[in-house]
Parts: sequence; structure tokens; C-alpha cells
Amino acid sequence: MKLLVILSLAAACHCSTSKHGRRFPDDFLFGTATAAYQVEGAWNKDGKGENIWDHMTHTNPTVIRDQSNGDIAADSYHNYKRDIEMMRELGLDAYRFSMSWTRILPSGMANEVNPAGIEFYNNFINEMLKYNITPLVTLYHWDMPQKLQELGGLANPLFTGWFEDYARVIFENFGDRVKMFITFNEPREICYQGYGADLKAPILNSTAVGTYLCAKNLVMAHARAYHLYDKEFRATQGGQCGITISVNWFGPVTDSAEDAVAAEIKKQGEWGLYAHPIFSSEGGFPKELSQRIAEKSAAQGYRRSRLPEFSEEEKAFIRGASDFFGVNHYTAKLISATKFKKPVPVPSFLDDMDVGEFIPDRWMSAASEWLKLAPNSLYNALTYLKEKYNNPVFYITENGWSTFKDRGLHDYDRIIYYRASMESVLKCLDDGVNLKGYMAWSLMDNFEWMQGYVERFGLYQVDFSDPARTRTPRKSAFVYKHIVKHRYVDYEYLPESMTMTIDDGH
Ligand code: PNW
Repeated sequence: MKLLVILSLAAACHCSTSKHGRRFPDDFLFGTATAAYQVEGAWNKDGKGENIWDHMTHTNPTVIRDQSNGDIAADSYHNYKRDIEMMRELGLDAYRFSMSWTRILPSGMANEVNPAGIEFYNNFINEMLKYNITPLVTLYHWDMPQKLQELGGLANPLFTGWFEDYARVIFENFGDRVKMFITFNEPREICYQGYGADLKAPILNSTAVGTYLCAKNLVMAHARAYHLYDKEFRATQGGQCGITISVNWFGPVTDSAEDAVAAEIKKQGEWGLYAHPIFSSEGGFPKELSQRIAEKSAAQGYRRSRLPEFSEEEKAFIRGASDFFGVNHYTAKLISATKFKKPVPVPSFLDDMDVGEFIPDRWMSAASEWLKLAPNSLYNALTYLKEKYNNPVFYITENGWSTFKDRGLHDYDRIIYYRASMESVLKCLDDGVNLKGYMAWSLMDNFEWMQGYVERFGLYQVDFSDPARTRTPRKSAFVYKHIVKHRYVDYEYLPESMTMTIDDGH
């Protein structure tokens, strides 16, 4: 009897202990994330072609807050061994990074493959595997080949074929060792910010239709890459192919029925537009949303809805076409049906949503103006997705906090943020969310898009004035390492010294 009690206590220890609260499962994948344009540099080295971020920052530098660019960035192209050393210092299980399309296919199309690009990623992947670090590869993290953008980029339906051809080159060259592929990073940021507004390259600002043309083609391109993997590569390679969608939380600002409806429409517009066609059992764009856009379009004098619908055949092709749901989660906003509205272009995606947004002052602020620590936002988002889409396999593929560039190494607010996220992850696991891993954004400081190098997301600080791009761990790096190693959140832990070491086994 005594033995039984001890045994059952030992079993319970796997997920909870009295001293430290709940624990993360041993097979939970902890990692960090980056993206090619933000860290690699070497923008024109060894045959790499031009992408839209190269093009925009070179021809239109004033759109970037500090007029900088990713020409050198953290120079990971030359420092990749140091990056992997940092992963070993942190004791990571996994690393999520993106491949640069034009480093592999300089013109964007698959007629010409750049051997130096293939070699770079081979070296990188092989070095990670030496230390048992699982690579998660994103195919598209915003760096569209400039030549393809000139042909319309994601607004051109033929994009779906160009993307499939690129995906084939990636699966053929790396799929023997890479088992986790993510087709697109954040459709909403690509389509709304890049095509529907002027907030990301290619700053098309095509407010009426940009977001929607891109949304249809992107979802279709994702599904083509998924089916290609499924039919031609899965049997021999045995990996998985999914997509990453940014899912921030949008709750109603009051408990009125109108605000509830407004918060729901906002969710549909911000991420349902991309998630519903793939993960819902019904398929296609979210119904209430497409109805609303169709009605508005008609009232505005359009002969057809500004949102191009899927055919039944397309719907069936896209539905279920993902092995997992990658979630990038950062923050939350409170949504109102009537209040807090700002002037927006008409017609536009924002006008179609037609809701107000409110952010309480009491939510702690990051350096990025959109980023606040919103209580339980990660938990709210994941448990909502679980119910809505029948609990698919989830990975948190990004989550993180920004500080200003002069902050240095003492990033206590980042530590508070990460601990809060970890609590949410544990609550999700308790509630049966099928969540398998968590990637912190970011391993190191990098080119933060329109904010240049002003806002920093790194667990490691990068000295961008130093040609060697020296990396130094922040306090948060030690705290994250402690969580990864011990698999629980220890609120008392802070590093005694700032000297980082590689522990045994990594
Ligand atoms: C993500 N929002 O972008 C990107 O995937 C990263 O490349 C980027 O560096 C990181 O988050 C930090 O910005 C986002 O407005 C941009 O909620 C905006 C939002 C979320 C994510």
C-alpha cells in the first residue's frame, strides 16, 4: 500500500509537484525563433537575389524608423556557429528559423537554384543536428523575391504555383533532416499590413482589395505546398507541414451583446480569414465576415464582393490541409461595437470590420506601441482556438517582448512577460489544449522591420555597432534557460552572475 502511494506520487510528479507547482512535460518542445531577413545579413553575398525588403529599404529608406536595413543585420550568415552555441547555452530542444527564398532561388522561380544557398542551410541544419536541436523551417517569413513582386506577388493567382515550386526545392534538399515545415509566417501581417496597408513591404496600401486577394492566394499556396508534401514527401521523409497564424486576443470591452458580436467579427477578420479555410470543418472564409464584406461591397457600387470566394473544389482542397496550427501570440485588445473608433480609409479591411479598439492603461507596455502584457491573453486565445477548430496540434511559434535599444541586459519586464506566458501555457496544458511546443521570439536582437534596430526582442543582446555583432545574454536568457532545464516556473530564480555556460548533454 505504501509503495502504491509512493508510486502514484512519483507519477503525479511528472506534471505537478507541491514545491514548484505544475511542470512542463519532458517532450514539450522549447525553442526560440528568428527570420532570415531579420538576422542573416549577407543580402547580396554568394548569389543571393533581391527581395522586397532589400528593395524597399534601399529605394525608400525613410520608411524605416532609423533608416536602417537588414543588409548585415546580426550577420548570422557568418555567425551561425555562434548562434548554435547560444542555443546550446540555453539548452534548447528546437530552433525555428526561416529560409530566404532568393538565397535559394535568386530570381524567385525554380529554374535556377543557387548552390551556395543550399550549402549555407545544409551547414546550418547539420550543425544544429549535431547537438540534437530540432530545426523548424519557415518557408516564407515576408521576404518575397522582388522579381515575383513585380508580377503582383501574392495578388497574382499564379503565385500559388511559384510557391509550390519553391516548396519542392526545400523539401527535396532539406526534408531528409528537417521534419517540421511552416509554409507562411503570419498571413495577416503579410496580407493586411503589406497589401492592404503601408505597414510592411511591399507597402501597396491597396485598401479595398489588397488584403483579400492576398488572403485567397496565400491560403491556396499553403494548401498546394501541404498537398505536395503529403503526396510526394511524407511517406519517405515522415515529417509535418503546417502554417503559422498570428492570433492575438480580442475580447469584448463590455458584456453587451453588441460588443460580443464586434469582438467575434474582429477575430474573424484578423485571423479567421486565414484559419477558417484550413482548420474549420466547414471550410472557406468565415460566413459572417464574407457576408458583411459582400454587403458593403454592393453598397459601395462594386459588381462583386471585394473578397474573392473559394469554389467548392478549392474549399475541399484547403480544408484540413495542415498537420498543425502554429500560433504567434503577443498581446490583446478590447473591442467595442460603438466606441473608440478611429478614422479609417473607405473602403478598407478596417472599415469592413468597423469596430473600436481599447487598451487599458494598467497593462504593462513594451517598447513596441502595440505590445502590452494583457492578462491571460495566451490562455484565452489558445482555449478559444481549441474549441473553434476541434483541438488540432498546436505549437506556439512566437511569443516575446520588446525593450528599447539602450536598455542593456537588465530586462526584468521581459522576465515578467515570459513567466506570465509560461503560466498560460501550463493552464492550457491542464485544460487539454493539444499544445506541443513553445518558441520564444527571439533568440537575439534583430532587424525589427519598420522599427529598424530601435526595438529589441532578443534573449541575447546584439551589438550592431560592432563589426563582429557580438552577442551577450540578457537576464531573461538565464531565466528562460532555467525554465527549459527544470521544466517549471521558478519565481525566485535570477542569475547570480551573467556568465553563460553550456551545460552537459548539449
Ligand atoms: C511578428 N501585432 O510580427 C513577426 O513574425 C516577427 O518577424 C516580428 O519581429 C515579431 O512579431 C515582433 O514584431 C508581428 O501587431 C507584428 O500584433 C505585429 C503584431 C504581431 C506580430
